[in-house]
Amino acid sequence: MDAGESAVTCVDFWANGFGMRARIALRELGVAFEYVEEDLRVGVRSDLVRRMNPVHRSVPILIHRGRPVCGSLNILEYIDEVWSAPGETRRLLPGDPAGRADARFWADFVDHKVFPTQTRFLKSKGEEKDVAKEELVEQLKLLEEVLGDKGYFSGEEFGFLDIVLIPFSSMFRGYEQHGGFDLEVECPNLMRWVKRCKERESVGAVLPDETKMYQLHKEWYGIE
Ligand SMILES: N[C@@H](CCC(=O)N[C@@H](CS)C(=O)NCC(=O)O)C(=O)O
Repeated sequence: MDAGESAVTCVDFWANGFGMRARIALRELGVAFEYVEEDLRVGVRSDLVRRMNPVHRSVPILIHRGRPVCGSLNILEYIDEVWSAPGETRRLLPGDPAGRADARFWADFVDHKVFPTQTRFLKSKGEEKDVAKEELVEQLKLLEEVLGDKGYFSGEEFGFLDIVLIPFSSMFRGYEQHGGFDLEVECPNLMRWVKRCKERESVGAVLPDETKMYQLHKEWYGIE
């Protein structure tokens, strides 16, 4: 690993939605970085991860000038603070405090509501799965309401909350296959937003193939 003064490294696993956030943000702001793959299918974490994130031993980890930054939302804030040019309007977080508070609120909703519901939906069977499916669709509809008729979550500029949520879209085809529903019907506007985001170089380069994503989750969660 290049640990030079200005070196930037992102340690991650290709299918890790949390880590996709960091990689999209770095590309959005044009930050060159070295990518180090941590294969999460292997049960033991590498020396690098254990050294750089001894508390959680999770990825993504952003290493900048030899120092680790851990936790994907924390990493996004760090990237925004370090690489958004001073006085630039191009920031990941909205420019006003209320906008920033909103973006952080909904990011927390994604991590503490949507993510656990997705896990429950994919892992469970029978009635529990049906309940989780309903909750997941409701949560996506709520996010669709937050998006409204805007191009992106904070307006016409792709930013923080878009980056937080868009990795989940790589499982949307998987949700449909797993739950037997059509997200174009349930959340048409959100699906248009997905398409818009995927047209961006940063997102297109980072989001993995949806079939591979679902296949991996099927193996992970023992889905037949
Ligand atoms: N809140 C953390 C969550 C990161 C996380 O849970 N990463 C998982 C993969 S989804 C991980 O690295 N787990 C370590 C392991 O599986 O050993 C973040 O936002 O970065």
